[in-house]
Amino acid sequence: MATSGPPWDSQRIHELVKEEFGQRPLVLVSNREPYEHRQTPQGVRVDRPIGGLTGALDPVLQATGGTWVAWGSGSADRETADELGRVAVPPERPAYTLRRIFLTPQEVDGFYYGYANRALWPLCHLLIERAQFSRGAWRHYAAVNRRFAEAVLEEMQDASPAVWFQDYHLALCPALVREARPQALLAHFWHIPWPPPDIFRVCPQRRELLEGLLGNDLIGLQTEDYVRNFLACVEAELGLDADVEAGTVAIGRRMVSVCAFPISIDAAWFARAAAAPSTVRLVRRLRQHYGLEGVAVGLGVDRLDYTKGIRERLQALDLFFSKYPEYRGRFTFIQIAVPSRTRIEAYRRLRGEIEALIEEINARYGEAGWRPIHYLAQGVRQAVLVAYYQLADLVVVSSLMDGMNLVAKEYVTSRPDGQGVLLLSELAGVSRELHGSVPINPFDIEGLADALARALTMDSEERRERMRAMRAQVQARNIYEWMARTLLDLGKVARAPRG
Ligand code: GDG
Repeated sequence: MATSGPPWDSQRIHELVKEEFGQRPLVLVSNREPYEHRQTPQGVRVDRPIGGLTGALDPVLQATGGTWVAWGSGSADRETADELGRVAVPPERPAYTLRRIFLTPQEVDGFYYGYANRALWPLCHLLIERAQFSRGAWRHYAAVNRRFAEAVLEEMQDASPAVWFQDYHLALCPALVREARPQALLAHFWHIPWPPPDIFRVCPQRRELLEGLLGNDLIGLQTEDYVRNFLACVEAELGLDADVEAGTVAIGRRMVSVCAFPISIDAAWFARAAAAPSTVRLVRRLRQHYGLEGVAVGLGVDRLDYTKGIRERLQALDLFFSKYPEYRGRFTFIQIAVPSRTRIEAYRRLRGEIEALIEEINARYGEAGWRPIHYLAQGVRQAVLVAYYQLADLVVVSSLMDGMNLVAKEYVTSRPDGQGVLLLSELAGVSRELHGSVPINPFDIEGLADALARALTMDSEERRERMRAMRAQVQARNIYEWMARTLLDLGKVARAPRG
């Protein structure tokens, strides 16, 4: 089976899994769970956490069935699962099993906030001055990885499933599973950038992390650049020979493949939502609500994270309204910023700075009946997000560094009318794919301000042409195609003679 042909969808994935893996079930492993049960005054509620990873993978597992192993983070997660932490999801139409792992507050502090998000997250985004490596946090990270590995081994039972780990929270898991089950079929997708060796060297636990990941048969990264970085780190730190051309590392008789699999979105869902009459009505209501008749609209949608360049974007807006005063009263920017990792001081500080900056800009330029920036400090439902995308004449993705960035792909897919301009940071992985965007560098504030002006004056034919190219790219290389690439490669491993 090849990745060409009509656009990939859940049905084709279903067939691929049957063809490639036969009776072999799929086990997905991630820190974040796709469904969280929460205690509320009205009773138990099910939430789907907002964020790139779970939203992208839930439709995939719904298509294939199997098991998803994840941290049970919700306040009602225990009581809604069986004694082993298992619950069938989605609740309204069960398609697969969610196996929850329950962590103590100390474990969450050390593993999640401490090591994953205070050390690995900034390290991989090249922000080493923000990285904090504490041995205590590392010990929790290692212990929780062991807990995950034990749960995976339990879920594997006597079958030989294909196990697919997600992201930087679980770097040690693959080697632990490999140790117990040498013949296991293991893949890992790393959603964030991989740093070059000079940066990676800062990390005291760098060898353990690499050895953990090399327990996999297949390691997926977002771009070719990150693949090269990863292989260079393996050579520099472990002295192993990497074949950069082939993207392989030999460990004794075992071969590990390292490939670029740029992640994507459920493009058909966004296209359908964009065309729904309810979305058209919602766009009209939003325009009225914000008083946007005759006003051009810019939009930013982010998890409130220091890597997303929200502050730089606001500084550029400030400069834009001063350098191009003709847009005062004629252009409004809406920033949706979903609070994230709020137990980390840097995130709380960032929120304060962003809110202060928005207030300043609004006070400096605002006029009766017009506010330069509207700010939503909370998430909206995905169907509502599509309406915001449609409302937007331009979207700014100004990440200082970003593994991929799904907002860019969601925006172009939500504009079937071919209108809208995407201003896209050259430092986001997605910029390697979306060539119709207007490239920006978030470190060049004036350049970003000028790009805003350029986007607002771009003629509609050029806008349409750029959007057409980007939409075609995302439709063809959608989330199912991303999954197909990984599974096809893993299928090859499964068929190859094993050392
Ligand atoms: C990592 C990598 C990589 C945001 N606000 C709302 C909302 N969102 C959704 C967007 C989008 C997702 O959150 C954010 O996507 P990113 O790609 O920016 O993801 P990160 O959370 O940084 O995650 C990133 C990603 O993994 C996948 O591999 O692209 O580079 O850092 O889907 O739509 N969704 C809803 N309401 C909101 O207000 N419903």
